[in-house]
Amino acid sequence: MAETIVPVPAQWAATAHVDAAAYARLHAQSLADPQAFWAREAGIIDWIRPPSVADASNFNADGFGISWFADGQLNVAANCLDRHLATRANQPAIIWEGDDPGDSRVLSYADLHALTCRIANVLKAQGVRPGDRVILYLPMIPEAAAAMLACARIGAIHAVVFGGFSPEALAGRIQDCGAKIVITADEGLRAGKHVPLKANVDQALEHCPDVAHVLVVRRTGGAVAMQAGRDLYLDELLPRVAATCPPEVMEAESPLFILYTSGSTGKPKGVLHTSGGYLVWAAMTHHYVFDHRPGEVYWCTADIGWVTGHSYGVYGPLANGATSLMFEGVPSHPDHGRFWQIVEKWRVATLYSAPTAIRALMREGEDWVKAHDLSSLRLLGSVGEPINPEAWDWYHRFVGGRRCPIVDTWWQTENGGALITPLPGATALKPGSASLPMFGVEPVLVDGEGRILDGAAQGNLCLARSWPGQMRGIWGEPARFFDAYFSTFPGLYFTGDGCRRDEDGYHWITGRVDDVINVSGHRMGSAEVESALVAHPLVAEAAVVGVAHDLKGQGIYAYVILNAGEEASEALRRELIAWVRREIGPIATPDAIHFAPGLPKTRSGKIMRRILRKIAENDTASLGDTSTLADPTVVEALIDTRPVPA
Ligand code: 6R9
Repeated sequence: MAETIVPVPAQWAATAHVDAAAYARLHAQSLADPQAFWAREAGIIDWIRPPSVADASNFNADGFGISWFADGQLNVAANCLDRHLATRANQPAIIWEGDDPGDSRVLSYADLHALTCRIANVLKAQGVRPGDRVILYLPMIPEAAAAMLACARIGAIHAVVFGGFSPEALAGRIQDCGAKIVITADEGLRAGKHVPLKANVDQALEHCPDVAHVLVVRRTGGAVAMQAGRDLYLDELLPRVAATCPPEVMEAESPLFILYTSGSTGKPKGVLHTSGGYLVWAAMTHHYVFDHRPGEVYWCTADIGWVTGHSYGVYGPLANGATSLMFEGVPSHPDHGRFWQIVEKWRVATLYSAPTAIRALMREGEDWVKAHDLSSLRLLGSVGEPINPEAWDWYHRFVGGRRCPIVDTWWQTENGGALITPLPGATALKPGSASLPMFGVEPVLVDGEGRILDGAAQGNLCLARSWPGQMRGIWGEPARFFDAYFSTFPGLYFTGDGCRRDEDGYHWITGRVDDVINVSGHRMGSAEVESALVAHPLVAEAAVVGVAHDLKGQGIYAYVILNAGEEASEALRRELIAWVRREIGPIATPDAIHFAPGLPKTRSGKIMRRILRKIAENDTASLGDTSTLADPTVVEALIDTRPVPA
């Protein structure tokens, strides 16, 4: 089949920050002379003390460590706010569109600066000091961005927990990072439904005796329990503190935030990002990848609970003086035209979303799109999982009117920002390919034995050198950082993704090669879902795999072995699904529960997930070699007990 190639539109090549020749030159320079390249690019942000060094990282066991711009000093919040006040104090920094289409707020840079300073002063008054951890468990409201920036302003480390996570998941994260303060809202609002955020915090805090204070943003005004001495409404405190707060002078390598993400084994990892390198990476990639022009309305649809919301909803765009649109609701409320109504209403120029959302909207038909004036759009983006060519084509044709390039940005929580991505004025697009590396990025493909593959090839995607936005460690577990990412293929950062590189050097991500499941662009560790299932009193053992899912990309398929004497039933199936939702959150909802008589294990007791994936996908003709199983008859028994798809 002939491959589709969408050339760079002439207008883009002529006007973008970077064209094809500049991309080639800059990428080559970034690898050949990184010190000079980064000395220049680091100037995209304001430094209190400019760094004299750039990369001082080492991926090897001997001398291992990641470090960028080490002797630089800065304040991240001052970069996102104060430095814009002279030129764009009255320009919108955040356009907030509420869940209800009648509800919106516009915060100028001056407004956001004042709100941030006030929250920072409240935090200080509560005893928060540089290096302390602050948990944010908030809906998509401007206070969420301001709370992140307030932490950055005073040198505290924020750990945002997605509002869809359960009290149990929240408690685990609070305990892991040792936070003493939580900022939440009374309730969230999604598709008209109230999300009991404060009540969830109350439940979580039963297991977190060290939390001294809960600051509550009044979002819905719903009645919530307030524990005297511990819980305070933020709106009652803000007027009592000053609207200015001097930014703390921070070292480039001071921690900025922790964000928990699923790994292939064990509990979620607290991915740690620091200040200087992260901000340079977020700002630089936002500038080039989105060809950003200050003042343009730029909309990243990701929730701030995910890394995309951090880097491309808050830090990157605000560092660059953008107008960042923040949407509280969901694409289907009040109807399937909501995204397009928002684009029309605010004259959005750049829309950065995810394949799962695009597929869901595509299913509703293009009439919803056609009903709105989308002529303000000039660029589209995609992130979170590989975008299938059908969804790409629909997005390009109906949303982008065939004139808007699509930047399919590949990256991870660990990476801080886009690593493999087209640049709209430089890169001819191949639908489904994240294309070429960003400046300073050196992807390599290796086979199972770690041999580097040249030319067109398929293998494990690794990165051969550090980049400024790389994570610096796993909170509280220093040894796990090296083990998780640098021990599989010595000298390389291993992404956990598989990838094919074609004859043009374009990268095609094939998905995770580990036990991480990508549900709607969000990572779920099979181990996490398994431990939630085995925590149920009737469950003896569980094994969870990802299966192809039309909308979510991957769905969760759970094999469950009940305790001896327990009977499988429809009621129990429902109960287990509800149980996992309660233990982790709705994103972990199993799509199928397979009551299994046993699991395919090797003689050493290792579960053969390859076989479980095949059976889950009903692809039993090609199970491969089953001779190493301790009990090969289990395979037939599993095929016989497959649940009938709902
Ligand atoms: C930013 C983000 C990371 C995993 C990553 C990969 C998948 C993300 C992708 C993509 C293909 C893209 N992924 N973007 N796969 N094309 N454009 O999503 O971070 O939540 O940590 O997920 O998502 O498998 O390893 P995170």
